[in-house]
Amino acid sequence: MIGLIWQGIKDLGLKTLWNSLQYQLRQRRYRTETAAVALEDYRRPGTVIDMSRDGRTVTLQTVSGAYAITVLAPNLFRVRFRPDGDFVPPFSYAITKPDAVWPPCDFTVVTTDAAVTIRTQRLTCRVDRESGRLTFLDPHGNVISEEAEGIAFHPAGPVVCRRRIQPDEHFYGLGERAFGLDLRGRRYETWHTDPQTYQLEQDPIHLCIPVLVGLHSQGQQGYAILFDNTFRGHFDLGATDQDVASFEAEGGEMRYYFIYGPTLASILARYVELTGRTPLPPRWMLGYHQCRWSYYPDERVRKLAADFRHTYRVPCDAIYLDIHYMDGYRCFTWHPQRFPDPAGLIADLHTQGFKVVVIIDPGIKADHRYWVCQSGLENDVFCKLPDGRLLRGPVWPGDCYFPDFTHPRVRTWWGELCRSLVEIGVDGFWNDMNEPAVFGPLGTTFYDVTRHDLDGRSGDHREAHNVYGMQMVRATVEGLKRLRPDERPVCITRSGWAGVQRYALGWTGDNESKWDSLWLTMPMVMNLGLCGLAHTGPDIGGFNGVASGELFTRWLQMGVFFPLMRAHTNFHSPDQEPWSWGEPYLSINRRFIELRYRLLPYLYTAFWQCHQTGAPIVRPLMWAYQDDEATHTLDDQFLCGDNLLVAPLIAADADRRTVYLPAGTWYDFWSDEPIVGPAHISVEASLERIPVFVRAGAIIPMGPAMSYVDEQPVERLELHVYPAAGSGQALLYEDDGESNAFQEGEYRLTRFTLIATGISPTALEIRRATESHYTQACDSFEVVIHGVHHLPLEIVLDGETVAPSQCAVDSDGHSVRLSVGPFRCLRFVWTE
Ligand code: MIG
Repeated sequence: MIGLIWQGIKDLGLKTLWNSLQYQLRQRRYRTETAAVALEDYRRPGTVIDMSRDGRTVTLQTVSGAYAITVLAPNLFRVRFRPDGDFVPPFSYAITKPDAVWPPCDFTVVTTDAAVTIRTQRLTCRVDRESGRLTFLDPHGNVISEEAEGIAFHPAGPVVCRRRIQPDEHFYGLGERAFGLDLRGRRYETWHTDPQTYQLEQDPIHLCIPVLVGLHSQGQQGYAILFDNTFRGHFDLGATDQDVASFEAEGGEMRYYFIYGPTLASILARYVELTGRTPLPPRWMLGYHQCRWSYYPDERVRKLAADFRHTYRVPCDAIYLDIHYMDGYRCFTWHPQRFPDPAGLIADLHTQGFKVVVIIDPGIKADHRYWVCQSGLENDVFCKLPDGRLLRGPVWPGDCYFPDFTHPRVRTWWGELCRSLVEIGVDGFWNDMNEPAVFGPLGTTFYDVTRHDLDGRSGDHREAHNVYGMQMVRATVEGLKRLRPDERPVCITRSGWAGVQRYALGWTGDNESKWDSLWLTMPMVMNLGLCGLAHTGPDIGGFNGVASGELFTRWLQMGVFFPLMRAHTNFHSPDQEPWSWGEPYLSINRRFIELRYRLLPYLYTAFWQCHQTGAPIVRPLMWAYQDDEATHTLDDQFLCGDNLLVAPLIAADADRRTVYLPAGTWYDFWSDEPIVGPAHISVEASLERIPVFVRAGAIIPMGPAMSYVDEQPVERLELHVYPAAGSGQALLYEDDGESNAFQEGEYRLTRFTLIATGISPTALEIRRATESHYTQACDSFEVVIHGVHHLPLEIVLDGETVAPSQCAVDSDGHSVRLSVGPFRCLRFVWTE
């Protein structure tokens, strides 16, 4: 305790510590008392007494209110219940697609004495007339999800929906959670919180998303519920009552969207149609990124760049500047001694091929001589208390005012502030502390009574808290789009909400340099992906604490396959750079970062697929093997894109682990050995290896092992072919990697079809078809066929015979390669 206080005084100074104490005392006083809510006092909709249909919406009057059930798509219904029955069009920060924009969707409404049944081709909602409870059924009449006691509401504001848990049901989603993949059996809060360091099973943490995914009936049934209510709430997934899953909020409307799959892919496709798609990031975002709290002064940053480019020759695309670059932690300023010439520094980093990302927090120092504070006061942008005084709370700069990002005018003001950094050359923004966090022990945030505009609807912090961070990154990104319309904006966020994926990518906050924290990254990133936030990654090596060389290397190996690959560490921790532990770690780390770069064509294609369809880049195995129950709780391995299965080492001193391979044939990425699943196998993995398997039938496009930004367009692509019996498909997406020209057709999509007689095939054919046009697309290929040991007897390239001697057997003896131009059909024969 004394140590903590001493650390606090050292880090923050006495004054801020004192302010923080006072703030917390006031926070108690200002906490809104939600009236003692006894379960008996809840009311239920009651019997259905009347039904009417208007366009897409069926309205059901009940004894104590009304339902409005809206059919938006064959597998997407919205359910609202209001005691006052007054259904104004719903306002939602999560949803991007207005009702009127959904294509027409046929449905029937059948009313009997027992029920009102609303039916599309894919989904049925049955409302029991006597109880007023809802059941969702598939077209065959099987229950997908049914209400237990159903919806209830309290006159003081709270709303709840209680649903029956199916016997073999698993639950996923809910945003960033410090738990395993399957969330069943526990209660979770939706109220973003800065835990400073999160431990396993700590809840809530930085980024909650009110999306619950359910899977049951041996994987035959899959659905998702988006609880579209931003108030502080809970999801109780069988903790209080083991057969009941409930979601509740302290206020607001009972409104949820029900999406039927049954596949996870169809759920996500619909979900991103509703809440927005992940934009395609600039390609440098996929490179290796280096961060710490903080690299300063400028000479330290220059040395870091030189270490990457010259001393250690490790590829890297981006360097991050944490809070010490600012002048007294004042946002949009530079420390005059530490960074006297930021534009010059950034220009130099740019010439060396680095991008620069800077941190920006929401708190604006309450300093009336500071231009941002002055401008904020003049423009009336800061959050206020009910008596009209400004909200003041201590963060890094000392006492701060906080912009109300739920006001459109304030968002525009903020977006314009970004100009100062954009003009200096900053490439990306890193928005931290936006839960929002105010200094103090766990959970300190704005007072409940703080007023917010809520886009003209006006309300208090209980309703605005969960969207504050999302509206902050929205302000940042909308500003960047105005300032640099031809570039893809980059914003990294710590907090968010349903729909935040359309503005920002996320990182998984303040983890620890520990093995269980390494493991935890997997279920965390997978569950985030199932909530539509696919572009995420952890602080590689762990944020708090001291990483060993082994821990860092293992984490980095896993990070190769994560959407964001960034090393970061705490102010109090030693450096965590690829060379920080000397050899053998440096060489291994370098090789794995190079592997990341070689995989960029494959990863970039996975990002494009994500942008198109909502399919996350990192996926739980059940994504592709939903009817294999062994995958339903599997959270120490994952799929990366369509064709790679990754099983990281998650313990100290381990050089072997068990890996589950689902049905089909898998090639060991390192040895090309084919293995037939389903099987649990034991895999050797010394520090030089991470177990990776390639799905048979795949083609993995790979490029050179070099940083993207400091090189010319890729001159030659390797196409790694993994034969299987039958035919397989693979994609390759290419564009300039930075502009928005792809939206005007400046891209090339290649579809490969692979047809082979089996593993070690006697004959194999690759067809290549391209769509659209990108002038710099790569037209020179090195085709590498894995798992074959001999030169083919015959090669036919677009109808012409090629001498087999043009091929070479690789030195390892289990792959054969051939260089070709832009072929349409390439055929190999090994025996007659
Ligand atoms: O109070 O900016 O999660 O990544 O290095 C801590 C300093 C504030 C928390 C972030 C972390 C960042 C740190 N920040």
